[in-house]
Amino acid sequence: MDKNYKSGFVTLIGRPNVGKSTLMNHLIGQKIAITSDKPQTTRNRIQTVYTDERGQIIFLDTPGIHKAKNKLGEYMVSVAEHTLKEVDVVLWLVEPTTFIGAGERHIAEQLQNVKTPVILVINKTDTIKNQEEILEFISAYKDVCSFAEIVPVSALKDKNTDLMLDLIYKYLPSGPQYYDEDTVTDQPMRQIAAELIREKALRLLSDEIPHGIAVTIEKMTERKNGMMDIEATIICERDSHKGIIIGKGGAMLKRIGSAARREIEGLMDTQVNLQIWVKVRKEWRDSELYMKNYGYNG
Ligand code: GDP
Ligand code: K
Ligand code: MG
Repeated sequence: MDKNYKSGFVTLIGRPNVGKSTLMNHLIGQKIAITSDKPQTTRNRIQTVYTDERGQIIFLDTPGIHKAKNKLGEYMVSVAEHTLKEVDVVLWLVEPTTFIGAGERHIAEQLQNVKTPVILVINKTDTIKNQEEILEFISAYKDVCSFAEIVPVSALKDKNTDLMLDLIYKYLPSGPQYYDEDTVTDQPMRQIAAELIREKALRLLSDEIPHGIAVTIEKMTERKNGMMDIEATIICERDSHKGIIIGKGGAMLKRIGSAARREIEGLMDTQVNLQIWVKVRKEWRDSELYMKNYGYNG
């Protein structure tokens, strides 16, 4: 084995909306994790793989660590906390601010219990007018947690992410190439398709619905000419939500469907025939059985 070749597992943690999915997508140059301006967009643990001449970094995009409010919340928290101990490096993404809220303090507490090196990544530095302010953010965070490294970046503008990669490699052990270099994710295409549909729904629907929806893929088959047939279901909590998701004369569902289809076609590099249904399952977020059904069973 080449002793100079490094590889390992890195988890991205941070409160909802700090830019975890954006950072990961930019690093691998392809859209895998979905992003939106609504919190808790990312529900499942997603592996993305970054490979260069130095080695291979396997990123785990965890749901934000927060206090659980229901069964889905509990599941998300347990995935995140378990991951912290398994990985070689923890990347903690934060907003550029000196205000350290209860959410951040909660994360700092969790990090104190693990021996894994923690790199603090201060994101969204493109939004700061006076770059000297970053020093103040750094010292505010140093007061609540001890870090192996601290690096300011902009995930959106791809600023300083090279330095962040250098710092990650510094803490990775020498190891094998786990995945071949073309691999960017081990997520099944079905799950990516479901997440993309959910993303479009989150973007296009009004604020009252999104947290109550899940998407399942019933069918995904390839025709002889390469075209994919996909059948999906959006599950929501209320009859009134179903009406909104479908829209007047099916207009909203059509918008969600065509936006999702275009993106799935881009990813799969083939034509896609996408059909989406909408079903109501009351209180699915509080039902363990339904959660298992919809794939949130770890
Ligand atoms: P996550 O919940 O942590 O995965 O956050 P997302 O990646 O979904 O990002 C949440 C929002 O923040 C989106 O609207 C992003 O476009 C935005 N965002 C992420 N990174 C940056 C950044 O570096 N600069 C700015 N200005 N916005 C960002
Ligand atoms: K988000
Ligand atoms: Mg995310």
